[in-house]
Amino acid sequence: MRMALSGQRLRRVTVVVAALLTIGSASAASGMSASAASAPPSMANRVVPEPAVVQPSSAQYRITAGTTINVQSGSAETTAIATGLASLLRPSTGFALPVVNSSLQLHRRTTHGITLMLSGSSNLGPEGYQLDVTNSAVVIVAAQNAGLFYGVQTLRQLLPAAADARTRQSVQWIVPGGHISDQPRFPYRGAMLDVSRHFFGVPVVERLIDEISLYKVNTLHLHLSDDQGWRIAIASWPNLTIHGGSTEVGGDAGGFFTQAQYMQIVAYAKAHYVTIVPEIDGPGHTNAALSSYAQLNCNNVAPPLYTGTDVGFSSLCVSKSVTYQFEQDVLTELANITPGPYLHIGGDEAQSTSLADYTTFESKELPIVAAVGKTPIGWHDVTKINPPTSFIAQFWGTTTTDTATAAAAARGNKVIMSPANKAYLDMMYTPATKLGQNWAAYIEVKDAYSWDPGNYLTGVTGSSVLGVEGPIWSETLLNMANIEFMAFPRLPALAELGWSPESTHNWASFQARLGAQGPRWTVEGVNFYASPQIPWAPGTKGGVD
Ligand code: NGO
Repeated sequence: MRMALSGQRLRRVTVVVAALLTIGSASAASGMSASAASAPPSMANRVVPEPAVVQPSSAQYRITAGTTINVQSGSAETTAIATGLASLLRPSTGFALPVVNSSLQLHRRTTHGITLMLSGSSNLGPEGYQLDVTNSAVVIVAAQNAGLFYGVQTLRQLLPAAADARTRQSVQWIVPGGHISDQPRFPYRGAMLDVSRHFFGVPVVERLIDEISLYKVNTLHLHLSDDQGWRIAIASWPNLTIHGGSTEVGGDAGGFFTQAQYMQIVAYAKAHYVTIVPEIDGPGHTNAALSSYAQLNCNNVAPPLYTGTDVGFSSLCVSKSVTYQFEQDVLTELANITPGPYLHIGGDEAQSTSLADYTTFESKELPIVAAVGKTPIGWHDVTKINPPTSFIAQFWGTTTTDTATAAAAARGNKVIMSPANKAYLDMMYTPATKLGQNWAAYIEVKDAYSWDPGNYLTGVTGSSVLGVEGPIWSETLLNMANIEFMAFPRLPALAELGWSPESTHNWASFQARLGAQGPRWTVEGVNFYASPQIPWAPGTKGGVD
């Protein structure tokens, strides 16, 4: 691994030196002394997550009033990606940036303007892309549209941060030249939002999707039910939201998504190449459901709604058949409005359920998920019942050994890595952080970055690891500003662990590239934690705790 790292560094240094030499001669040729020219922007040290291969050149592409965004004729999805880029850049540049659905010859399209092209080549993988920037053109090539979308996210980060402004800026819109070839290390790169402890509506979720997709995060897990609130309307059990969604932690009015609103989120996510993973937790973390329907309780008495933050006190009644009718109805309705492949069934902290009952419950629950045509994900607690290998375990422990999860991986189960002391975005950064909790750890940016999801948990390595997820639990988080403060900049750190090859992992490089995101978040109004560990680029204004 060390050898690969130094090889990679050596190659980059060589490329940079070559680029500098070329710049020197170009400046001399234009009559400008090399020392008078200010350092041109480089493709290196700008992009998070770090692309697999970056080869800067001395070229520069300048977006001007004459720039067009070209797509292959016939692909509506590619046109939508190009239109998204044009809509983003029009307000700040003031340029028309027409999207040209072009049937021009290949060489015409690729030598002028910005071109998005699907190629037949599959060696880029389903999410990979290549980006080439010359003096006359930017060309993004991918096998699939997801790859074109990710190439566009890289292009956005190569542009000045002012590109994301909503008003016209007087800036030279220069894209530094070179070649990038990129594809992800892991297929699952996720964030989770807990909408149960505090409810957040559609605009918050959509803004979060905007923010995470810039870092090539492709999954948003929504924690839709817990003791404090049930947040998705279920037509066959309406009291779940009417009663169970009516409050939240602290006692304020809660809220819930109608199925139409949920489908709106799913569609918005899809347009950003993000898959929604809905979670219905059980048999514990179910007080909101138990409070809504007395028959789900073994004693037929509905408990009051709960607005505190304790865990582990509630359990569905495992011995009643109505419990499984309930699960069947809920998961069927949810599967019908969820095009993604996964349903998350929770399964954590069932401290009020005996092991025998827990085993019974999960053994009946998992086939329901399969019957509605979905792949089950659950917290790693479920591995203690020896689930079938189709089950995906989400590890949230604070140790680097977990016997049951390792045994599941040995049997063939896949694992999503969310170790609470590295990946929990509700943990405080330092003892001085006002928001968040500290039961698992204080997690500064370096802690969030400095671990290898593919080689962290004993016995859970390589192809057992599906990916990484950063959960945003919301016991202490009241609004978008709070969510952003905890997620940024740690979520981009986790996104890099999920996307970039392990050989590129380098704290110093990450510090510089993360520092370059500061002006962008400032322009976008993202309320982020300006960690003292990071050399923030000029133009950065940190957020508030
Ligand atoms: C735990 C618990 C959640 C809390 C979270 C807070 C899991 C999987 N169950 O993580 O209910 O909200 O910690 O950090």
